[in-house]
Amino acid sequence: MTQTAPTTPPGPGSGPEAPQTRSVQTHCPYCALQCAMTLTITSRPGAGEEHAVAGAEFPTNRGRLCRKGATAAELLTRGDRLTAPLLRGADGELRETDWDAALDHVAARIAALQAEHGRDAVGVFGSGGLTNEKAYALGKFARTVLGTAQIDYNGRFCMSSASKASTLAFGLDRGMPFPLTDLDDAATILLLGANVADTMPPFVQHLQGAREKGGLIVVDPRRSTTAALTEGEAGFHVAPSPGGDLVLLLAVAQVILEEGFTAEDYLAERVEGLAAFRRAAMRWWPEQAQTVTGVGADMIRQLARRLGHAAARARAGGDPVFILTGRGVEQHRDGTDTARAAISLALLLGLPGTDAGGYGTLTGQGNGQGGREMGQKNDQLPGARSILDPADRAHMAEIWGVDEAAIPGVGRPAAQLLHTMGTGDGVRGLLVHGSNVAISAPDADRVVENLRALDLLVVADFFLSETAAKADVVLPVLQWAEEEGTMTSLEGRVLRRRRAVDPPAGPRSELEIFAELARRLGSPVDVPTEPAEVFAEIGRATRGATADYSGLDYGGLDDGQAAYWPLPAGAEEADGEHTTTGEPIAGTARMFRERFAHPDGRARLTDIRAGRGIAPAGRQLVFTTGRLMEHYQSGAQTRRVQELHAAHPEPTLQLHPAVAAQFGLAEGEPATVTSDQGEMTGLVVLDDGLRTDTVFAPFHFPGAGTANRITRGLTDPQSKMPEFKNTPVSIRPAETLETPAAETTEELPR
Ligand SMILES: Nc1nc2c(c(=O)[nH]1)N[C@H]1C(S)=C(S)[C@@H](COP(=O)(O)OP(=O)(O)OC[C@H]3O[C@@H](n4cnc5c(=O)[nH]c(N)nc54)[C@H](O)[C@@H]3O)O[C@H]1N2
Ligand SMILES: Nc1nc2c(c(=O)[nH]1)N[C@H]1C(S)=C(S)[C@@H](COP(=O)(O)OP(=O)(O)OC[C@H]3O[C@@H](n4cnc5c(=O)[nH]c(N)nc54)[C@H](O)[C@@H]3O)O[C@H]1N2
Ligand code: SF4
Ligand SMILES: [Mo]
Repeated sequence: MTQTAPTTPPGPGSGPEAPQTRSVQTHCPYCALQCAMTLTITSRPGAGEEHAVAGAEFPTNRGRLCRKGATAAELLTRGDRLTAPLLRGADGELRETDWDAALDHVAARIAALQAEHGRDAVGVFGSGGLTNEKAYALGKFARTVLGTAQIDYNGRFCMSSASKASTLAFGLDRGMPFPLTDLDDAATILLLGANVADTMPPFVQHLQGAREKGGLIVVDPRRSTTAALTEGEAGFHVAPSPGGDLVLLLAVAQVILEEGFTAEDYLAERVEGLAAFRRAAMRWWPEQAQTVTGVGADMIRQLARRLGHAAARARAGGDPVFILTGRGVEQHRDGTDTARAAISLALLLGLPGTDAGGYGTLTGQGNGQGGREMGQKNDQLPGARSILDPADRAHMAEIWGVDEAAIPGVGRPAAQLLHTMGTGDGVRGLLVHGSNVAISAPDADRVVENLRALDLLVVADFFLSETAAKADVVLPVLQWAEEEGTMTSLEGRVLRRRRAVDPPAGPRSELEIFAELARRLGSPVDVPTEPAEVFAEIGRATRGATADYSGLDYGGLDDGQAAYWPLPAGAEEADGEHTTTGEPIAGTARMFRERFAHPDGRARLTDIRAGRGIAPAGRQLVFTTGRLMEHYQSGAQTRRVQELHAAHPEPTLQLHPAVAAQFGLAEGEPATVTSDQGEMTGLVVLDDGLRTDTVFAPFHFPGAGTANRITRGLTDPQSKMPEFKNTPVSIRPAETLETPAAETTEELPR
């Protein structure tokens, strides 16, 4: 570990009481922007350590951090950190135990369940928050040691529709197939369903160029913080009703086709399927789309012409045009088709794989990109290999030292895994690593009921999350700054996570947990516990695959070179390009320059059929969900940070003042929304930037404020992504905000 540099070395004059300070360069524990930070550790003899973070110079964040990143160090020393394994006793109480007792119990219960009900009786739920090494090891553990097909992860909730759409259209899935800084010079950026000003605040710096040219176009049913960035002359905001995006995009495509804005040469040379997509677009002329989306036909034409003219200038050597999607358009039953329509628009305009611009999806979790290609998807092996492809299976069987026939097939996708567990032929046991499904999965009441019905629930976490609180065994694990590993950011860049502080006594690394369980289960499979060793195995496993990490050097990552996958072994030389902070770029920063990843090198357009949507009946509203700047995901971490909790302590419901008046609701008062699935209560926040048919709730809160008690189990048939952002509800005033006291952070020891 060479990164720990003492900045105030003990020297003459520094007595035994002088504080020691050292700092480590690392990356934020939260989102996919992976902002660079300096973690400074000050130790005072007898007084323990203090930790502070500051933003560091890096292409994605340029020295800035958001409020979550800036307060991340607080979690390293919280009093309610789990430090010993917990085991549920016969009286139903969770009690501290030692590691041997906990692991013996888990192994014995797994063995018994699999002996009685078969290998698939035990499932695994992973996370895009895990390092590449942990995600890889989790997938390997599930497929070899447990021999279960039942593994999926929270990335299914996150970007799976865009991932599927990219794979279908381009032949592979890398969220942004270009460096983020390429956005800086854009003439026009069409941002669909992404609220980066709250979800990745330092990202806004990369929108500045387009704003100065009047070219930021934000599509969101709310005037989100990001939509507000279009005000003045900076661009414009388009506000369809939730779920209207597919029709909107097809109508925009029709105008582009009809008015001759398409990139004819590019389409002829690089794209298949134009005739089929033309059929899709021709079904939706702007006047028709207006009735479904609530966006005026004039606005649709204006949007199409803006894109068409800007793209024509970009193709002639002018500033580029980008189309980007976020969860707002992806978390729908037609999310894959919607992302596909966004990609299709980019292809019509001749953007992907050229200097004229491109399409990207903004991956969300810290390792949302790496997590999806390390083999924790129900249908994938490492390197984004297919679990059904004989050659891919044979390659992994050799790496893992197992018989190819022993590698299981496709398991249930995340929502189905959770909605069937503990019932019928669902899994009887579940191991959870890095997700708080009791809050973040759709139809949360059913998920909680099923968690309770399991014969064995094992949760690895550093805090007693709402999911961990329901476990039979809780395993305390290491946090970001206590462990080594790698993360792959939203732009496909592979980064080092550095061990900066010593963990408290008690928690263990997840790699060790997998190895210990494998040993107890009598598995002959080698389960390495050193991240560098796992990374080397990832190289061998992904060699020749789509997401090829084989040329990446663990020690060299982040030390003066920016590495993007794919980087096949033998191609390590930097290609002469540099990042904005001057690092030479190795691997493939800009993809599809010569060819797309389909065997014939061409991208694919296709026919896409849009439904007419389900207009809310009578006094119903459309319920959509998303994020607040201060809270991260299920809130398990950020609700424990004092400053963040204070900034937004309670669940809220945002709605238009006219809607509040109609339903007798008042600002700051509690209201309850009800869907076919359940109820949620939050405090009313009036916002005239919302459509009058829409109510918005953040999903970060427990108890009665859990937004996912409302969402349904419906999923996209192609990606199996749940529909988090389009549920018909009714609304009424409530008596109180009944958040069960035991589940709020205020009640937790500090
Ligand atoms: N503060 C914070 N930052 C985060 C996270 C967090 O939890 N908190 N999570 C990280 C992760 S994992 C992710 S995936 C990203 C997500 O980042 P985003 O995609 O930016 O997040 P969301 O808030 O879920 O959704 C974005 C916007 O979609 C809008 N929207 C809702 N329904 C629709 C619709 O039908 N159509 C359209 N066009 N828009 C719609 C919402 O109003 C919202 O403003 O953020 C990452 N960063
Ligand atoms: N209604 C609605 N629901 C949504 C969404 C939405 O927009 N609307 N968004 C969806 C999206 S995009 C996402 S990504 C999911 C995210 O939702 P979750 O999967 O619940 O994600 P987190 O809250 O980040 O949960 C991570 C948990 O793992 C722990 N943890 C963090 N790092 C590690 C680690 O390295 N190892 C282990 N063992 N534990 C760790 C944290 O303490 C926390 O308890 O929510 C989805 N749910
Ligand atoms: S934007 Fe994301 S990576 Fe950057 S500081 Fe905030 S949470 Fe961390
Ligand atoms: Mo996500």
